[in-house]
Amino acid sequence: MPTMTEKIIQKHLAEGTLERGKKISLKIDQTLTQDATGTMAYLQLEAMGVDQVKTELSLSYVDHNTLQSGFENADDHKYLQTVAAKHGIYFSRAGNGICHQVHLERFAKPGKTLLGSDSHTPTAGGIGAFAMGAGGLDVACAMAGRPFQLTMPKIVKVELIGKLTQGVSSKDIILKLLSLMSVKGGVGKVIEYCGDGVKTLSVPQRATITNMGAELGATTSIFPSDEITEAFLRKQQRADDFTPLCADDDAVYDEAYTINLSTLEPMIAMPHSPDNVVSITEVEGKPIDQCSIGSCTNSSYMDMMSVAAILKNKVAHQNVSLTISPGSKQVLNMIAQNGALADMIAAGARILESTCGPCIGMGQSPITNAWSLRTFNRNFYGRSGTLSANVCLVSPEVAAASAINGVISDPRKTAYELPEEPDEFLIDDRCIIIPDPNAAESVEVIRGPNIKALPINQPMENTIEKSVLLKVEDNITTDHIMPAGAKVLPYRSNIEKISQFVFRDVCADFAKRCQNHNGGIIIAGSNYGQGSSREHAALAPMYLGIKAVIAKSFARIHHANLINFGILPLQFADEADYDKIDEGDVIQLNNLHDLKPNQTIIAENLTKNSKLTLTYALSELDIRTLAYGGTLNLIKAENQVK
Ligand code: MIC
Ligand code: SF4
Repeated sequence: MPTMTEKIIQKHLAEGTLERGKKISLKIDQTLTQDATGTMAYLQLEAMGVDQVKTELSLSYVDHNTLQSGFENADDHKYLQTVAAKHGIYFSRAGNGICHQVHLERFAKPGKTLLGSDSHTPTAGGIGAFAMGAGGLDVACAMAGRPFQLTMPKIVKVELIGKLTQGVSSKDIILKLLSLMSVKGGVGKVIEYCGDGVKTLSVPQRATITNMGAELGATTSIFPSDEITEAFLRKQQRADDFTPLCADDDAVYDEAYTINLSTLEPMIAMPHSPDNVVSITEVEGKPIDQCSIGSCTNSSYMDMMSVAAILKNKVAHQNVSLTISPGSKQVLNMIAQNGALADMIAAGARILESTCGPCIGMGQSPITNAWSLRTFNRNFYGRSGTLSANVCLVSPEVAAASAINGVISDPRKTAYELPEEPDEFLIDDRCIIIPDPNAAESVEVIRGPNIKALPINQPMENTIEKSVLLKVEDNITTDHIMPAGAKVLPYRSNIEKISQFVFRDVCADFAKRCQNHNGGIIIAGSNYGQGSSREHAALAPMYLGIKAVIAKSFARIHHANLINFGILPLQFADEADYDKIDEGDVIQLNNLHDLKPNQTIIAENLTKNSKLTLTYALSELDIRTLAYGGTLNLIKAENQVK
């Protein structure tokens, strides 16, 4: 009676049992990295002394930092290309597409485990892969052949019934689920889809849904692998990669939801959170300034074809800047060949390269106080690069119809011809460089001057006595902690430089505070560190001397990243104690060398002369890792012992 999750986990279990809430380790079949997290991951892989990767397949994509306004990003790409050739890693060149879109098209396989240094790796759940996001260091460890540790998740069943109507898309399904579950509703859970409605959705439509499962905080999301999956793989000339997968009829779930596709309406996530969702009818008519179509959520061939159909013979409203980023070279090539691209260009769309682009603030920041509709997955405050902008998340159909009208529009009121599914996809993998193991030894890894050595942390001391340097509220994202955008991203391989931007838009002098106090402690609300997998949100604070974060609760990937870099993640036993600590208070944590799983420790607030009980969700391995000051130190110590 297992679920899909249990079937895949059982097959990949390296340690532990299927008991919910307990730590397990999984064998990882495939890994992926992208350029913004990849440089660190490969520096870490090199530091581990690994020769050739131990996975079935590892890929390095270049899709985030492609705005080359200085030498830094270009140098990173060269480093990634050469380090991939050296270690047996496939390399997808800049321009070949967004990692998740390309991986879905060309590499993801049903039933396999995939670990990616990007939080939207669960996109591959659309094809039935068990795909998880992680920090770069965890991905490096997986490439080195180490199993990946996680907490055995709870399993949520989402039954889809009925069929979408014209103008309503799979984006609206996941926006609806976000409205039901919220951005923390999926933490510690896998979302499994089932029901008759599943059969009406193509693999890329399913992938839009699993992609944005990341915004629920879910460990991953997964669809069955069925005849639709098989047809998709056949059209990608990958029929051999098909294996069926579904949950048993009597599978037992921890939670269940039902969504009726036939009655679903177009939805919109209002600023500044993906779960701030309302029906489009509630905000229809509001003037807008920008529409950006693309990202790993909505840049598939059929997404582009729907957009082209809506734009055909029309022109974007004069007040709207319309940008379109097709998700991959495959998609771009196909729409170029069938004329859809010409319809977009004629409509005044600004065609961008097949990369993340505006989604990560790499250009196209909207005007001051803008209303910007984006088909992306995150509308966190400031992420677009314009702090005053109001960014909303919508489907490609809503974005295209709104771009024409200049106001938020319901695509059900726009007449357009529904495009047809392609009979086959255009296959051309020449922009993916396959490593040659025989040539690996002679490859020279090229490191530009911006690529700096990895900072090394000290072992954890038995007592931490530090000031609270910052107190933040619930749902703080890794974009708050470590902003991205065109100005900051070029320093992803230069921790000293990037650390100066930590909490830039929350507390402008945070880095200085850390320097003045010789490090300190952060106090946070619930779901701390939601969003991106960027380990820089732990690595840079570690570099600034942050020793512990005390929160009401943590997002999964960030919690793991904190441990990886030797920052102690602690939780209030009683959430009300959050109110008993203020910025500037000096906190003492004692006997840290005696931490044991499932226990508590007492924190002394020396300023207020009070005591608080704290818990921690740490396994024996996590505690050992923290004691060494992080994973790299632990691995080095283990290697010395061998
Ligand atoms: C994102 O969408 O925030 C990113 C940029 O893709 C990140 C990774 C990163 O920060 O490099 C993610 O989602 O993990
Ligand atoms: Fe790229 Fe945006 Fe997807 Fe992140 S969410 S991988 S930045 S397209």
